[in-house]
Amino acid sequence: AKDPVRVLVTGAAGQIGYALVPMIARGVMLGPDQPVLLHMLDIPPAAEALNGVKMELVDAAFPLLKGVVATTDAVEACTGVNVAVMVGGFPRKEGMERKDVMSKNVSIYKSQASALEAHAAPNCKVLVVANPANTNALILKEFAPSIPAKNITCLTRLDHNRALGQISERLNIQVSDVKNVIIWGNHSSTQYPDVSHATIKTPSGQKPVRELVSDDDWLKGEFIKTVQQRGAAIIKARKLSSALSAASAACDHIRDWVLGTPEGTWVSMGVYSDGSYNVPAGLIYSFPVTCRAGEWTIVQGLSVDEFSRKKMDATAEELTEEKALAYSCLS
Ligand code: NAX
Repeated sequence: AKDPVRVLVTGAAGQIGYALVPMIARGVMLGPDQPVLLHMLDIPPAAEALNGVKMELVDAAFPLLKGVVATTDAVEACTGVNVAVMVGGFPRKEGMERKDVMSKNVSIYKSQASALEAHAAPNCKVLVVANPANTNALILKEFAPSIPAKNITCLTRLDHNRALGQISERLNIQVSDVKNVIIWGNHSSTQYPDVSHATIKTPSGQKPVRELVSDDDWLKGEFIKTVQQRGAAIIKARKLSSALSAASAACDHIRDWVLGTPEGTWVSMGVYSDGSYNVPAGLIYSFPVTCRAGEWTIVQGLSVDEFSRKKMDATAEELTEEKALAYSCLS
């Protein structure tokens, strides 16, 4: 039998946490033959709710779940973890300035970076979900200098999956027959969902999305907007933000990173930019990546037309501004 993998979920008493921990305990994230030890962190006001989640995990009698740590102590939570999914953060409340929200999250991610750096297992893989996801991940990277930059990522897989979903709905085809969309940039409304290289499986082989969706206005307009604004649409409908799809996407992100992407398929991940596609180095930016043996690689050599270039640059600019704002909160 395999040794259990320790998985940290911060903000585990929250909405996404509640959807995510049972998925992890069922093997959705790391595979049906991989035992797991769950570490759940939240803050003291949520301690009782967190304990309730722990009780439910016990009650669910998941065969793969070999133990649960539920704590409000970041050091205890981070000790020995192999995978860290950072969902906890300070939400934007009505009337709050962007700088105030940033400042709260910068201080959370700075201190959790230190706890991970000092106590996580070597080669721990980190996924930041909490918003502003890209910039929280960047702060985490800056304050955990001994964790390799390639181990720190943020979630744009939900946006990627939303793009697949929109194409499948539009063409009335199976979502599993659509692949290789790209989310470029920030997990925010400036993200660029790009179908330039996306394909669809047909009886006569892979066909470009651009060929099958003949309405270019839709692809360049409503499609992009729908994916960018989907989070807000879910809040409007549910009166709560997306949780099950976010949890599912977090599992997809880690699973593909650890177990690899299928041959000929790429996915979107927010990763530390090396300057590929003329994206400024030193940002956490969403790129198309393939994964193998636990490592992601940015897909190289894709053509970028003028329309795409502008959108990729605009979202990079926003991230550069966010980075400056985050740094101004540090001083
Ligand atoms: P909730 O408010 O339901 O849960 C957040 C939890 O984090 C709460 O239980 C809170 O007590 C806890 N928390 C706060 N500060 C903490 C700290 N310092 N350490 C540990 N835990 C802490 O929000 P939820 O709907 O679960 O969303 C969580 C985060 O995901 C938000 O920042 C949200 O904006 C972000 N999202 C990111 C997405 C993505 O694709 N990257 C999509 C979904 C979601 O909107």
